[in-house]
Amino acid sequence: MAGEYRPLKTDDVAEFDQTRPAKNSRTLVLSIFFLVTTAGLSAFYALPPYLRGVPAPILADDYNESLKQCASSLPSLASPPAPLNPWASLTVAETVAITEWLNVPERALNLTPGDRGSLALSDNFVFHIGAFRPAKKDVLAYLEDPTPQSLPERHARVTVHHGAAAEPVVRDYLVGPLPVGEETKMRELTEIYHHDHIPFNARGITSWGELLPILDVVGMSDLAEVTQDLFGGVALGLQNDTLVAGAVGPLSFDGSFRRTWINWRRNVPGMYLHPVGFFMYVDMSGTDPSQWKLLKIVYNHQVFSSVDEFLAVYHNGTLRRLPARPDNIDYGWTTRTRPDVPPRDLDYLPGPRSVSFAGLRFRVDFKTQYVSWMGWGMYFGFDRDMGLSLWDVRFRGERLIYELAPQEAIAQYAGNDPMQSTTAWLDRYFGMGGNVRDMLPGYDCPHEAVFLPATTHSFLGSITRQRAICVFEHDTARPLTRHMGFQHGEFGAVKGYVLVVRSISTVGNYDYLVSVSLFKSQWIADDQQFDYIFHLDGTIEVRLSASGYLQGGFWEPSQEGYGTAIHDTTMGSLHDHVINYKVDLDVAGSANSLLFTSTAQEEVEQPWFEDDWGNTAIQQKITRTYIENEDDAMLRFPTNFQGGYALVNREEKNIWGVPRGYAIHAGYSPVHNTVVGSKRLLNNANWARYNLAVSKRKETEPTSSSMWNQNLPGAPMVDFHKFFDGENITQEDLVAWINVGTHHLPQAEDAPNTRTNTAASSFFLTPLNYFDSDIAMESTNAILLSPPTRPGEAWGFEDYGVKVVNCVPGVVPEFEYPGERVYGLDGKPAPPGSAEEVWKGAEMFHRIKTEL
Ligand SMILES: *[C@@H]1O[C@H](CO)[C@@H](O)[C@H](O)[C@H]1NC(C)=O
Ligand SMILES: *[C@@H]1O[C@H](CO)[C@@H](O)[C@H](O)[C@H]1NC(C)=O
Ligand SMILES: *[C@@H]1O[C@H](CO)[C@@H](O)[C@H](O)[C@H]1NC(C)=O
Ligand SMILES: *[C@@H]1O[C@H](CO)[C@@H](O)[C@H](O)[C@H]1NC(C)=O
Ligand SMILES: [Cu+2]
Repeated sequence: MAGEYRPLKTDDVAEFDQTRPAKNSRTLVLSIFFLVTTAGLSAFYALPPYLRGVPAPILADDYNESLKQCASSLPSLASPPAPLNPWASLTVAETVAITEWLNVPERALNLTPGDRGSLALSDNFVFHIGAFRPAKKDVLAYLEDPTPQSLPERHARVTVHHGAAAEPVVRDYLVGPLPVGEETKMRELTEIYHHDHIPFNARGITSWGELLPILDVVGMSDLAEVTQDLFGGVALGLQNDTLVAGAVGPLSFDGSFRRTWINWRRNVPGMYLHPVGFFMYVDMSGTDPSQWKLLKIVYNHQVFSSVDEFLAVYHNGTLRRLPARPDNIDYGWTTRTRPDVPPRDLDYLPGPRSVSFAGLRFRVDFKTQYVSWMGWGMYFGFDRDMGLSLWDVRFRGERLIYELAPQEAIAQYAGNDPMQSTTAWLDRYFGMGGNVRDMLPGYDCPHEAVFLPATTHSFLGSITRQRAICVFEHDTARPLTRHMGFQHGEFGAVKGYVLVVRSISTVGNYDYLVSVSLFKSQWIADDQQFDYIFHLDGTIEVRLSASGYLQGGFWEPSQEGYGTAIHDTTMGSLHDHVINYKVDLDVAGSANSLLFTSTAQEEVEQPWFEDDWGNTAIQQKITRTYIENEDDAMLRFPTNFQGGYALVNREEKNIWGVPRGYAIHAGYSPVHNTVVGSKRLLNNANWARYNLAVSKRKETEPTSSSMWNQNLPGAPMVDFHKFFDGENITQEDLVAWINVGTHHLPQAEDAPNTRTNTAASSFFLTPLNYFDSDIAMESTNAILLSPPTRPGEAWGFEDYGVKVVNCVPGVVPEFEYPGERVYGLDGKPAPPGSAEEVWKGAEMFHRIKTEL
């Protein structure tokens, strides 16, 4: 039965259909009523006429052959404010040209192509090439007067691993102007960082050459007999290995070393939930894998300094073993396969589907990646580090946000084992953009969503994902405003339509996603769904939801307090997620101030108080203050959400004389990080201590984190606290750094995957006296009712000519999931062999295959 489709038939609903006025079903209902009870029938006719008129369900046999085909489901063309997107990603051709330019002898970079299988850590090679965003003032000048002459110069940020240097180091360069030509130069990019050099030990993960030596270091072949006995598995570096390793970060404190705890898991689907409780601490500092070594082995709270010591204890019978557990074979529970149970009632029917019968109401310019809808307009940007970003967001012709972009996502764990208690992930390191996956039409976004592509470039080549971003209009199925009243003009409703812009990134276990089989790092197999939801009243909701696998721990009773058993030997480990966004608001211009509003209780006396109630009254009162010093602008939402924060332009007032502003309104689960001061997250994610912070905008502070912050908690390349240096933030161009997050106390229902309904967090940007009244009243998808002139008559109504459209929607294409488009460093489509390399590259840290 599962999967079989058959539309609902009249017979299925006949007994239920009491109010249906039409043909055959009515006869059936009536005859049943006469037979069974006349009381029911009279109750039916006692209902007021408007209740009797409840619309009938639409049934398959009501299908009206003469209905016309609906309008096209393709979007209309948008008119962006400027014909070029100043924040566009580099094209494959541009990255190829830059690669060639970098390779010429004059550059003296001595580069080895990154796609060579033989690439060694002691080689110099290009880790990443991406667009470097132009200065805001240059872009604003261009948007003001978009001519080819006013177009800001285009630059690339190029990250080179100088493994061959006497002192190996990573350097970031600025290369431009583009396209590559006579004028093109390169210089080191340092002004956006708080240190001059990026330590080599903090570098991004690159080649297999880097990960495979670890297998030798940890001596798993010598341990094969023992691991088979203790865990029912082995890791020999073969395709059919039954154990697989994952590593945790940070890998360093300040760049002086590169070390990780490796934890072993069963190599089965959902491996993140199959840790075996076996841990190894490994040193992989420097560029010479022959110097790497195993430092420690931990098993069942016993610590060993070498494989030999572990073997000795094992063989002389003094090893304290973990109790044997029953779930060493079954792994069905960690797959997404539907359990073999009967379907729920009517579940054989496909559920409701969102269809814009009259045609899509948003416009898209594919060339510039610009979208407009109901007064909103915005450009899209996309980068390796954090994926989708929104630029020059305007509402009703006025710029509201210059840049809206995720910055970093942390996940800090707790536990009593060396894996969970040492984990503090920063996803920018893995590349939220590089890890964006094609979305599933009909599952991740409605069928009628418009998908937009994104291209990212790594040391192996470029990947284009055709469905990296989706845009769709969505019926929230609730009115934005409504009221029922009996006076003329009181009764009506405005439909709650929203435009949703979405991208999903899978890093490791959460969809944020990554995977190979010596390492499958436990990065939570986190799927992070980034939503930007635009409303008719000028509100934007920024929402993040997570799904995917937990970074599961090995469950034994002493883990109580650090999580919850979710299977015989698996636990969900306690952790916090905090995700930071940059919101460069320009509220009625770029000169803005930070307004703090709070409410508190007061007791007042008034001359007119009467004796009945005493001579004082207790009530609440608003206090409004401007926060003038940046140092006072690292903020938490007030207790009980009594008040909040807003950016306002003190010099621009609405007609009531109130400064126009936009409030930063807490949405779902507005948390900040619980743990402060842990060495593994000492100074590299200081933004996570707050709900939000507001700083003066600077070109030298483009992002609140860097990809190397992951491995530099003690000496981060970007130290957020350094943004706050006592400046006066009155009527300045301000940036709000706003967090969302979840305190994740895992539970049985996190298996197999965390659910996006509760693992979600958001904030709202909402007009605060920005307008003179609610401008959503402009909507013509609205209704206004007028009371009947005579009792018993129907209400009159005005629907502004926007009628429901009855038509047959276009055919939904068959589901298909095409692969990514992969290009080699030469810009040519990569043959399958190397395409797989790129794919593996994407998943590398999380599941390192031990094929040799
Ligand atoms: C079928 O649809 C056509 C066109 O909308 C309409 O004129 C006609 O009345 C409908 N027929 C029935 C039986 O509902
Ligand atoms: C794994 O493969 C090797 C060589 O291909 C073979 O000798 C071994 O028996 C296999 N192991 C298992 C558990 O199938
Ligand atoms: C077992 O081996 C360990 C490691 O060599 C040693 O410290 C311990 O004394 C041995 N115990 C016995 C009972 O032989
Ligand atoms: C900050 O600047 C504003 C406007 O220039 C000024 O009125 C205010 O006094 C300054 N605040 C401080 C603390 O200096
Ligand atoms: Cu989580």
